[in-house]
Amino acid sequence: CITLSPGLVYYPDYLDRPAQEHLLQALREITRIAPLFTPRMPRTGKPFSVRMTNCGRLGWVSDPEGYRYQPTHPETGQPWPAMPDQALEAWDELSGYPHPPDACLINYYDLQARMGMHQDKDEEEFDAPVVSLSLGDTALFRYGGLERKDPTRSIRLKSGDAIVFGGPARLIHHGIDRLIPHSSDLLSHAGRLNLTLRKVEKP
Ligand code: MD3
Ligand code: FE
Repeated sequence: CITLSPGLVYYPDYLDRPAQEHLLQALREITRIAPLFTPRMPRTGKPFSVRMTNCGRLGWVSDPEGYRYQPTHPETGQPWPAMPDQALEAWDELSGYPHPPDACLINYYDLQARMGMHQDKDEEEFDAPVVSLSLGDTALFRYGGLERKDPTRSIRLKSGDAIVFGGPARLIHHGIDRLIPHSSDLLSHAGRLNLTLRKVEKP
């Protein structure tokens, strides 16, 4: 693994191809039970270009009421499906945190989708890191510092890569500039899936 800055650790090719295919199959079953939804910005209701779903006890949602974690899907009203074993294993191996994650947010990007620079601050437990797993087309991932004005760097997150944000990196600004078309043949179509594993509540 490669430490990019204090608390920010990158694991290129963390999942081999069979592991990526196995995780993708688990995600197909999850999206059958908990379909991708289009989150909307608080107040304005402007749709995100990224579509989302979740697995685990809690899921992140956004609508005109605000951002929050909740135990049910915003459209079906059903509980989120369980987290795949592979995701839990990645958390155990990479997080260094002694409790299981509460939430796994699954983001789906098509070639047009972007995620603007933001901080992840909707959790109560900032002592736990966030663990990210990428599948499908490569993304240009940008990260900065604790202040919005801090300088930024960008790296390519490709299918099978893992990245962990803990300690002093837990509250840095970050976003996805765009995908690189035709960069992976894992999915049967263009696009990228990203899983973020989180401990939301204080243990
Ligand atoms: C840095 N997702 O879901 S993953 C998000 O690729 C999010 O879908 C992006 O930002 C994606 O909030 C980036 C890498 C990532 C995830 C969580 C972080 C970076 C992070 C939390 C804190 C700091
Ligand atoms: Fe984020």
